[in-house]
Amino acid sequence: MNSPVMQGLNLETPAFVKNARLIAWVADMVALCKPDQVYWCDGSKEEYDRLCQQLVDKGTFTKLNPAKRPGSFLANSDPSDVARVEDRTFICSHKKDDAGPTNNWVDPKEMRATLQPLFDGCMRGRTMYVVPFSMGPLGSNIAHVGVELSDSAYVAVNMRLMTRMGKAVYDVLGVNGEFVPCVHTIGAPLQPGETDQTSWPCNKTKYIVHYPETREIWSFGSGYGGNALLGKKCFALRIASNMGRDQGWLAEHMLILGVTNPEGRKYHVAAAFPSACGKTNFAMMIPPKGFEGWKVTTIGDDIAWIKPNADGRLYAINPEAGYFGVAPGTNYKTNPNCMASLKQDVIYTNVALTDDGDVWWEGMDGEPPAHAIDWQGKDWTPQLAKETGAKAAHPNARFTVAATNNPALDPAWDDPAGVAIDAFIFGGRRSTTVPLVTEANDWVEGVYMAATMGSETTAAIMGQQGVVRRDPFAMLPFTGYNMSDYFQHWLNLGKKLEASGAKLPKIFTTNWFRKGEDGKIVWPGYGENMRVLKWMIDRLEGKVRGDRHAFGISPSYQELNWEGLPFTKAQFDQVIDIDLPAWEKELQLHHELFQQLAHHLPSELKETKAKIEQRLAA
Ligand code: SAT
Ligand code: MN
Repeated sequence: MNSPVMQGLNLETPAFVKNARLIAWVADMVALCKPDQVYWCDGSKEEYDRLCQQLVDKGTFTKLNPAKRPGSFLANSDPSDVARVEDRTFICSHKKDDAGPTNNWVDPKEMRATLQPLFDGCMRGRTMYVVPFSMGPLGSNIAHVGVELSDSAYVAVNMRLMTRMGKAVYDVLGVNGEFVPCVHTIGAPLQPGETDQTSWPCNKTKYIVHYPETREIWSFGSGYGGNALLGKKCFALRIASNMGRDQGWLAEHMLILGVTNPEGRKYHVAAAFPSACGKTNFAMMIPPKGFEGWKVTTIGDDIAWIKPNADGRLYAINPEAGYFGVAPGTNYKTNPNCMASLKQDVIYTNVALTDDGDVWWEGMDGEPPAHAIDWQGKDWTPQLAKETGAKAAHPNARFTVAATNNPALDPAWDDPAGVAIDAFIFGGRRSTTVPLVTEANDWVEGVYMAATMGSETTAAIMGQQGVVRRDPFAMLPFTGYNMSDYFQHWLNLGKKLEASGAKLPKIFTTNWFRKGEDGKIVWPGYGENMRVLKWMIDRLEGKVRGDRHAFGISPSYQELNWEGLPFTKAQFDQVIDIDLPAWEKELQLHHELFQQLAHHLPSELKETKAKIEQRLAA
């Protein structure tokens, strides 16, 4: 096809690329970033193997022992590049108001001026990978296409596991199909003759930038996870939340699961928990003893795109095609399906390497290895860990694996139509105050509970851990526009569905993390969360009444199935009870949140708060 020659670089576009805007944009970005080469990914297995081998040759990947983890690799990142950087993440809408008080905002003109010199020549000495991907089943009317330009082969191979990536996307795009342009650089250009001194080049300066009006993503300086795999948080949440607001749908930080009861009736649940709070575990749950005949199947583990259908119901797809999950703490007890998924064809990042060429992380089953190489390439032994607290794996160490590795994958996971949602769950990580499970009285009160949710921070974000912050809908770092407008969008959608005569999904909140006086988490969690999930299904089927309280409805002790779990009424009270003084403080925090979000805050939410305060006082 057309082959403009630029600065001696042959920009031959492969014949299978026909999209005029894409071809022109790549040419522009080549002129800006000045890579040595451009490589158009086709998404084939041959290509994946070749790029992985290149990463091995460069020292970025260590090939794991094929007898232990066939087809798998380990990458260790730079110690400074291990998690999302929220303080370097920007929503650059024309008006500051449209980004709202929860986002970092910079005027788009100013940001473009800042980024221009950073991106100018940023890929010198490197290859620009053109990575076409579909978020959602190819051709689904809920799906959207993106193209990521990246100078990281690590990104290209991760994108093949995480998205539907490759040639077929160009067919969907055709000559004039739309795509979200995503530019990513590690920000480490090489001078002529210079070679990398590290296996994870990156830049101390980082920018994760979104232009919501023009639907663009520009990422500079990091090679890690959500900073670099731009289909994930950047596109599927921050940009897509904007698309959803404009087009009447939802882009949410939610797992999607199917749950089938022994009678064969199947329900679909979408659940929002903040990063590293157990979405993957919940989505792959195996029902415990006492739940014979129940089955949980995974549609997605992190992100849901949800659209109202003509039948008045909300249909959800998982825009992703793989899991980028937290390794530490994952074992055959907490998540057996996940462990089975991780046996082969996995990219591990920042876990430890054992002497027999396998991986290890804190919380894996069995005895720790007598010796390992930790995520920073240093010797690690259990003794050293005891003495210095050294971690073998970084607490935010991750695995990247295709969804098709998951033995609990739902047959409809790739269905372009999506699955109809019966219930939403919102769950924070809270040591105190918030009960194990509560059903909201109605949609508006459910939106209130989701909007005011708090959670203790985890290693998934750079910064202090364990501090409670308000994390509305588990979307604080991901809503790409004004948070109050986002609340309004949820309220509007509920109203619209209700007006059409539809039965709205029920809304629940959960908290698996309440601690006792000994500082230990009281609820056993993981597979035992099935007990709570079943109660929700019983509520959907009208089988249990629950106990009504100031916030909604929670189960009585007798309403949960305790078969196979010794859990006393006294323990149950510890996780379900409502501590009035604690709730007075909590409502003060809701008040502070509402003050922060006062501009555009829906009046329904203020009214709901007043209602709850009255009920609490009664
Ligand atoms: O780094 S990611 O954004 O991909 C993971 C997470 O924080 O949930
Ligand atoms: Mn997430």
